[in-house]
Amino acid sequence: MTDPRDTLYAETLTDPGLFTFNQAVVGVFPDMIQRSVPGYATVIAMTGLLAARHARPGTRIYDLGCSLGASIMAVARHEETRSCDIVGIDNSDAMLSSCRQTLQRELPERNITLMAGDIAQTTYSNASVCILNYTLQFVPVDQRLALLKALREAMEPGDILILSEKIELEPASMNNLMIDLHHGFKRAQGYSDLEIARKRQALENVLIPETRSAHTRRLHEAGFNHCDYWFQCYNFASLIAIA
Ligand code: GEK
Repeated sequence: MTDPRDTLYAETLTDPGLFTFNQAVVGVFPDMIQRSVPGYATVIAMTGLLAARHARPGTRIYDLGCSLGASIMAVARHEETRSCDIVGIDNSDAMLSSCRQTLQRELPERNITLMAGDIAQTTYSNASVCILNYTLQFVPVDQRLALLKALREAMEPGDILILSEKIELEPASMNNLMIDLHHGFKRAQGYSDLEIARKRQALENVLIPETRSAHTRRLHEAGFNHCDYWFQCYNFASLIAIA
């Protein structure tokens, strides 16, 4: 069965307003994220492998901003994660109820906890793997450090955080080139120039990208010992940070 196609920004009659994770977005989300985030499928699959390598028995694997459960499913597929509690958190009720149905259908034997809430206000404990795939970018910038500190405090030395984000490149000329390349990617995925422009407008001040160095600096400040980029495709990158 093919996923319903994202045409949310093809409609020109209404003002798109600010982007929110509502029911309309949930309905087209798998198609939207595949056609909008270069490297998405690779990052999700590798998230599963990284989690399998670092999962400690009896601990929690947190997926923050779990949306429809793509990372959870990539993690749960690996035998090494079987004795861990997988905890998915999202503040969109529409996302979570669809995620719950998918997990009941796809992984009926796995006991996975889904929590509704703001990841910046959640208490974390006993974590060996924390996943932030394309979610930190939606958290207000002034709350990001406290969130990363809370995660680090829930982890033991050697545990990992996976952080995937849209990033801002330096200098501005390189950033503009990457944005252009990203728009070319979206065009090649079938989005029109109008859809690309309207989506960009809707995400303005909602998705706040930061530079590569801002991310690594903050991860060190939060108490992570080492971090490095393991993947980048245009202006979308993924880091691994070791507690
Ligand atoms: C994937 N990780 O498929 N608290 C909880 N959830 C939040 C918050 C917050 N403060 N802010 C945003 N979200 C997924 C994709 S999507 C990325 C993640 C994207 C949630 C929001 O409801 C949405 O489900 C998710 O974070 C971001 O790999 O759409 O670009």
